[in-house]
Amino acid sequence: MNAANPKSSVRVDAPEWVRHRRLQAWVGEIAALTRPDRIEWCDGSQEEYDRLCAGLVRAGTLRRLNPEKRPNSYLAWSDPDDVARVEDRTFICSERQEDAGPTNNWAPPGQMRETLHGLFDGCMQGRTLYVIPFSMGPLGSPIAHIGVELTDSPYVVANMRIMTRMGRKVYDVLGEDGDFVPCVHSVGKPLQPGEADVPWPCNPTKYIVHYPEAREIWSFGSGYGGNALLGKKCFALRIASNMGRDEGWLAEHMLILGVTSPQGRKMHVAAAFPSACGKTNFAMMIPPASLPGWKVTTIGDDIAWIKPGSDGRLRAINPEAGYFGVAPGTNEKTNYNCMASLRENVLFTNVALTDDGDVWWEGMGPAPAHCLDWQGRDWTPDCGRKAAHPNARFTVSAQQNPAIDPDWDNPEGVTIDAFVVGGRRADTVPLVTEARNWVEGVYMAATLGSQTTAAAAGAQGVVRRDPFAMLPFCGYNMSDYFAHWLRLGDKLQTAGATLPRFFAVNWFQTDDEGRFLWPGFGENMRVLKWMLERIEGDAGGRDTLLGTTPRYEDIAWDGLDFGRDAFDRITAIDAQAWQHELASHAEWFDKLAAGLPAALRAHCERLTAQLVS
Ligand code: TSX
Ligand code: MN
Repeated sequence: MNAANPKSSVRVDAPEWVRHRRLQAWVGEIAALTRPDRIEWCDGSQEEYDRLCAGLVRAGTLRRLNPEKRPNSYLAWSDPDDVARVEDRTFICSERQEDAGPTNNWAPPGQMRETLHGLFDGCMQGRTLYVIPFSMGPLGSPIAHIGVELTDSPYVVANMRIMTRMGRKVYDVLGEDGDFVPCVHSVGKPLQPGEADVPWPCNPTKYIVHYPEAREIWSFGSGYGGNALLGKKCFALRIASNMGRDEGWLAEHMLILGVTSPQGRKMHVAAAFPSACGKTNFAMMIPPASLPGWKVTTIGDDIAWIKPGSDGRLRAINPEAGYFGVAPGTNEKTNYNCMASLRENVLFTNVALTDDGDVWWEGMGPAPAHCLDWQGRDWTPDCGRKAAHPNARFTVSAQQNPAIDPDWDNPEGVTIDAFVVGGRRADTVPLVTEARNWVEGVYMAATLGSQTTAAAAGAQGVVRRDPFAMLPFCGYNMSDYFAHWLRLGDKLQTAGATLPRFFAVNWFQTDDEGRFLWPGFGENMRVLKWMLERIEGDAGGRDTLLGTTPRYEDIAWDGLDFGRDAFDRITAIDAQAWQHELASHAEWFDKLAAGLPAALRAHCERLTAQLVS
């Protein structure tokens, strides 16, 4: 018994289909440190998933939803203090502080390893250590990479099976000595002999730690989302951005969608939007019936890994296999395809439970007369509280999306024709602007900003810079990251390759009464259509300070009552507003300070000079 002798080690006993000695040795090391009661080598089978979910139901972590309303689906309610990513507890522990840069928390790696060693010592006592082999990207794809997460949370295992390609087949790719990113995760709540567990074990002390040079991830104290599903933000963005810088590719916080014209021409768009801009909605958008024959298909809704192909064109994969999306605000009007994806086989976290055993959240539809809120308390529409946590989530396989792209699982990826960046701006930023060149595009992305809404904490209406929507996710110095983008563009251009175009969009301008000026949602298809026609070389536009903007006659208005005056308003550039905006860009660049590429500063100065002349 481990409990009787805390220093005795659990047997590693890998199954015969695990032939990777270094992996086995590492599991042994982590088990010796964390001292779990047992080790389970996950195979990724349906039987394993069902068994884990049944165990989670017995433990009170999951509730099975009414199989008639929501077949094969479960609801988890987390600890009220474990409901979101913890950015102030997230660290990039590079050898040198300047390599983490001014936008990341940093601690010396040696010191952090000591701290974590103390926290992980015996932290899995009374629990099972699960070994989760996973591929980020189609198995065996030249753009994909493998990770192995060790966790004491069966809830994490269930989520990882949906969010990644997980299980035995990964060991076949890994072979006897393939490379993998080691990811260690614990909820940080060891159980003493006889101690009863709680439905959502976690620890008030939390650490989400990345060692970029060693390509290692250690996460302690949280069981929620990006803190615990280490393939997502930790690996696919923070560690992969380091791999991409060193190896000449891009790991981006971007959705990927396909647009097909009625003539069957197809382009692929990778788009970066900060949080609360409707990224998943855009990735699954349904074009209006008044533009017959146009089609939007989803490759990914959150992350893109992009590598130059042999022809020098950029090819992208979605490293994930599922959607871990925000539930509140999702309904049949804002995202029909998402609601269709959620009909069965879903893990819900922190939404409300209706009296008939289904789920509900704010913005889903009419409120039930009564339900249990995300903390299990009685809820009625007049009680003054939210039924679902604002960061409540669904976890669902991408294969359930009716608009999934036929190439979403293609190991070769899809060719990217356009990058789109967009924030939530009530004014100043026009509906759509095409950059005239790569540097201008990188500038648009580097200065991307979004205004805080009621959902976010802090003052309302303040513009927060979120370059490439990567502020919390870039695993190294932000200035070096901009330099990497510029360098890659240079290299491909010099080789004579066709580079993707860059577009900046803003769906969120409001009038003086705060009403949205642009209808958004499916009507954004009109903007995508213009982009595709620009790329094909048969759409016009006018040159502005910021780039190329469509004229009224360059957009298809069939079936939409949107007049010339309104269009002029949302595509206008207000000189005074832009004077402030460019000054704010300069301030932002001052904050990034050392290492900022001169080309970006120069572009800011060029725009400022043009504005006053
Ligand atoms: O997701 C959004 N998109 C992109 C969709 C493809 N949202 C939701 C953002 C919150 C996550 C939007 N909200 C969009 C948008 O384009 N635009 C808006 C603003 C808006 C809100 C409501 C209406 C129009 C615009 N109209 C009515 O409510 C009737
Ligand atoms: Mn995201």
